[in-house]
Amino acid sequence: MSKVVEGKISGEGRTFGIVISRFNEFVSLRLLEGAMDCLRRHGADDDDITIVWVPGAFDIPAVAKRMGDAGKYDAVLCLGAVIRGATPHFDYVAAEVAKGVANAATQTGVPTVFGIVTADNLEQAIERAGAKAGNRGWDAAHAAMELADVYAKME
Ligand code: INI
Repeated sequence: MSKVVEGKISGEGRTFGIVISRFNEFVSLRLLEGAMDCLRRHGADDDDITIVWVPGAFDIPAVAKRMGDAGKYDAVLCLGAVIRGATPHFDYVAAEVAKGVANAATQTGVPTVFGIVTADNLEQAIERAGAKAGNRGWDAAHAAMELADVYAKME
């Protein structure tokens, strides 16, 4: 018989850290609303959620690492929006935040999920922050709960 490990989607009794960037705040705030909605609907308690604001997406990984290292959270959610401009700046910020969040996950051993919209323009970003292409914040919360349960079962 094979042994299968898979996570329940539940926030009950779990603690969550959220790192969110202020840059493109119009989009970030909608990602936060989506994440909070998903966590609450799945039984998470607001008292068990800590939200840390940082200036921009580039600054997220270092704070996500600190939150993971603190040992207080069952999962850490990273939320933000990187939108392409006229220069290559977007590529540097987007690449660093993607790599940095993945590194935080592996270095801390705490599920650290990527809820950062990377888009070519504001319209694309809004579509992914609660309009016609869903809400990446909601998706990140869903993944965070699933991974928190997988990690707990693997202990
Ligand atoms: N930060 C973002 O979150 N999104 C962006 O689109 C962005 N762009 O394009 O510049 C951005 N830049 C700021 C960066 O994340 C840092 O806050 C800054 O470099 C200080 O470390």
